[in-house]
Amino acid sequence: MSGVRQKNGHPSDFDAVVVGAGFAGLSMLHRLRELGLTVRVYEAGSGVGGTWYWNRYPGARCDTVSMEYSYGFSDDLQQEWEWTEKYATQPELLAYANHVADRFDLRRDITFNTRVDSASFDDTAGCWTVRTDKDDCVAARYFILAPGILSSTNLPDFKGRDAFKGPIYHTGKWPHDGVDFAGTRVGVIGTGSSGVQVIPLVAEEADHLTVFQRTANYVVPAHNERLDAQAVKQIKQKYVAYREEIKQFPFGFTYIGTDKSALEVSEAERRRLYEESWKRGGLMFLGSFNDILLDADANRTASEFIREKIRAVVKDPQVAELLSPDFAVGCKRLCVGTDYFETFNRSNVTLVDVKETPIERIMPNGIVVDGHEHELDAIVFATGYDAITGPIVRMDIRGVGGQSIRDKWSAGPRAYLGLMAAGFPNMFLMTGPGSPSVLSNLMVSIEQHVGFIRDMIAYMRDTGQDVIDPTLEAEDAWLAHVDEIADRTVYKSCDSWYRGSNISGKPLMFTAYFGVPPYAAECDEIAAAGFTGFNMAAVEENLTEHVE
Ligand code: NA7
Repeated sequence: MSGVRQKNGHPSDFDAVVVGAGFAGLSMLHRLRELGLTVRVYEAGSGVGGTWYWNRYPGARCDTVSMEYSYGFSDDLQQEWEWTEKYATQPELLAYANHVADRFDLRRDITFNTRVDSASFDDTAGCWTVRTDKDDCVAARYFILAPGILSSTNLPDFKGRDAFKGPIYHTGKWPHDGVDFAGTRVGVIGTGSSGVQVIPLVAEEADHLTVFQRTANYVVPAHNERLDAQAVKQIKQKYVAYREEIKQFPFGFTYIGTDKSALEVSEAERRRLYEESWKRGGLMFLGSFNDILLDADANRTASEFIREKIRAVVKDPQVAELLSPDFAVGCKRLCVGTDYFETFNRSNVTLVDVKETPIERIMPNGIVVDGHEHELDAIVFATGYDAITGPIVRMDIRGVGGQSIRDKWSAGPRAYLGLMAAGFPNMFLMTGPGSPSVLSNLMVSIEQHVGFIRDMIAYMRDTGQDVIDPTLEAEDAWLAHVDEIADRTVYKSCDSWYRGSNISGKPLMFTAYFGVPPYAAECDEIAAAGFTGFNMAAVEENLTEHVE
């Protein structure tokens, strides 16, 4: 039975349509079902798992620890599932997604191999019409976007690309049967998180690996290990409380650090603390001091520490210099790796700088840089994504009065709380622009968003409302708030996909809210006050007054 009022004589096919069956879509489906809603999920892949369905390249694993990068909504689930490593591999994460789908009988509401192409809001009926590439056309009161923030692959259109004779792979669209690189010459373009993970493993397998690097990156050691059964047991004994604790850390995962400035301690003490963090490894290196992400001078001490580590590991000083980043650490996504810098000491690995001299063209047998052709049998594009907004704007989404989301976001994405865009009623963005999304443990953010949306829908049902839309004033104020917080950090000091600068023509805008706890507190306050900043109406009422 449907949990949402239908407009008389114009019933929706579903209460909600969800785009994407990754971790966000799966949990949204489950939690809306609990409210009694009918839900249809459309998923482009042939299975669940989102990011972990597509990213099957060698070395793919999560950079948030597995005991924390998992759902907390069911204690039975978190008690029964056994992670094997500190950082879960892609196959294990995919197995987990499949387990969740089976355990909660989610597949019957998911249509696979189907991409949503367009959606439009019917102002009169107060519902969405959603169309897919398989010619489905369904109406739903709520339209929920969970297509993944890193799912729209960026495949730079190098001259001659299509004439390359060998295979070209993108890390985000890896063949399901795997790839055998033995006996071949491989080129990897890109040294972000994906490149950092794939490079050491390809180097071990291929005859020769050539890495084409545009921007050197900071990589901290993962120190991955098998999980200790005793430590797991201890967490499981208090898992519910543990989940609450991690939400209090700035990024929504355990963040061991000091509450001191990097500039207030002696040089010896600073080094001691950095060495400790380095031994622990992982993203929490940035928590070594409380101002690494906030103060350029403090940041320089951390950046220089990592550069020293690079120089100590990499034997050829020229290669070490090329591998040494020159921007503020943390400004781009910090990479967590295993044997990354060590890989460049191998005799079968060549590093090519494509910053000073960009890739000129791709030939049938290789890549040309600075007039020299590097001969290759296969190319791996580890070139990233049109992040956060890419998967949304590639759909033709039209809100009140036929306004398209592409037009609305032509100067940069706008959304109140990163959750809803004014003029697009009943459309929810999971981990959208202006929410903590990429600056957080995504599982924590997903569950927070799912909870908020679920509460909002329940509130609407209880109060007889059919349509909800944020006000433009609330949206404007939120954008200014996100920007003002970003201004206090180092995040705007470099080019990064956080700001959209990796995609040519994309408007530059820092699109993440820094701070999981204050964000959640703000959402709680808004919900407790009856969802301030939003207009709600029964379908008979007119919402168009809120549109520009
Ligand atoms: P990233 O972090 O966007 O990395 C992409 C890499 O590809 C990066 O080194 C880019 O250099 C490089 N790139 C992109 N376009 C080009 C061209 N045209 N020429 C040369 N090099 C290029 O994507 P990832 O997949 O590694 O990681 C995405 C996120 O997934 C990651 O942060 C985790 O959260 C999980 P650039 O730095 O732009 O100069």
